[in-house]
Amino acid sequence: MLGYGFMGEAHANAFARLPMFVDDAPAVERDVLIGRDEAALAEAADRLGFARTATDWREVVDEVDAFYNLGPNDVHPEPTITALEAGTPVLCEKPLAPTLSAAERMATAAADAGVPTGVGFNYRYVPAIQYAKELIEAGELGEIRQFRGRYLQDWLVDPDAPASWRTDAERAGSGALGDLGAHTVDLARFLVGEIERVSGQTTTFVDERPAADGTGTEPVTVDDAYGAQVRFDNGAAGTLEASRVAPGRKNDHTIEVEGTEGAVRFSLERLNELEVLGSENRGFETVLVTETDDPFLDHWWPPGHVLGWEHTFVHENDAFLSAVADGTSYSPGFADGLAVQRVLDAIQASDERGEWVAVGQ
Ligand code: 4PW
Repeated sequence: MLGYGFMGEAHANAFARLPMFVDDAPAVERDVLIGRDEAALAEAADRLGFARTATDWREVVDEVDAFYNLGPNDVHPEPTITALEAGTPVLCEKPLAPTLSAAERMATAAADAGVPTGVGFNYRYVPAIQYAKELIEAGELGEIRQFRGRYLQDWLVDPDAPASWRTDAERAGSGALGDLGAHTVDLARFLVGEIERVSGQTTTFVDERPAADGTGTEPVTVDDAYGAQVRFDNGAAGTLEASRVAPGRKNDHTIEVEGTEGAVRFSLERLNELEVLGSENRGFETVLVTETDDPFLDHWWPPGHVLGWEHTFVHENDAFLSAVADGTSYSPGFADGLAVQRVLDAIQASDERGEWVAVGQ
């Protein structure tokens, strides 16, 4: 596993929970943790339960049954492609890459390797999202007409919040668009289908921020927020939005889907609930998705004993590592990551050109 920050902890927690809660979970040996700072790496390996450490990914990506790339976006392509060329399955965090061309190279390497690949779109594994998907596929909403997805956070509202790789276009590719919008685009594809064209805008409100090491300032070269209108292949219309400068919004990923016969609404801040339009069309009913027959809930607690954000990673890792163990394909894989990246790229192009842009195939 390359990286031991926020996402490293989320995945390591999932590895530890798998044998405790998922009956037929694949056995996971936490072998080698990769990073550059030896002291911090040793501390993290000990805390996260890894047997050994490596400061050079080149030395180990061909020695393991699966490689997790949880580094900054600019560290996604090279180690991932090298691992795939060695025949090692890879799970890479989102967005797949900082640029469309890098994402294309990664997807090509994945197709050539023919091994399971995964992209960290963990919100597909929220039970309420799975339940919404079941309703849509069963035709309960009729023909899907509209999708609305927004993802709001507030950690960059303060102009003195420090710069980081996440505010640097060379390293991240984009800001709120790739960091948050990638998840929303993935759910749009998952629930409604492929996006055909977009009209988008990106905005940067704070142009420079204090450098993280306390020496002066650094320019902000990514967007603080984006918005887009989209048209799906199947004729549905949608709007997408994300911001990292939305005061009071900590992690509000809200999804609404409307069809000819019904509608559903979801917010990550209430992730055990799905709002479903009642059959009498007299308002939404809040459905608690906490019964043992709801998706994934049989692994956990008695009905009503709610799940949290970290459980999505357990479900995601169960599915991905089962595919690795069984040699089957996995979705969302790199083809999905590339499809999302094409939409992100089209939104950036639309902002630059001031016009609707077709999403490349
Ligand atoms: O899901 C979110 C992300 O993709 C997380 O809440 C944090 O914000 C980490 O990266 C983004």
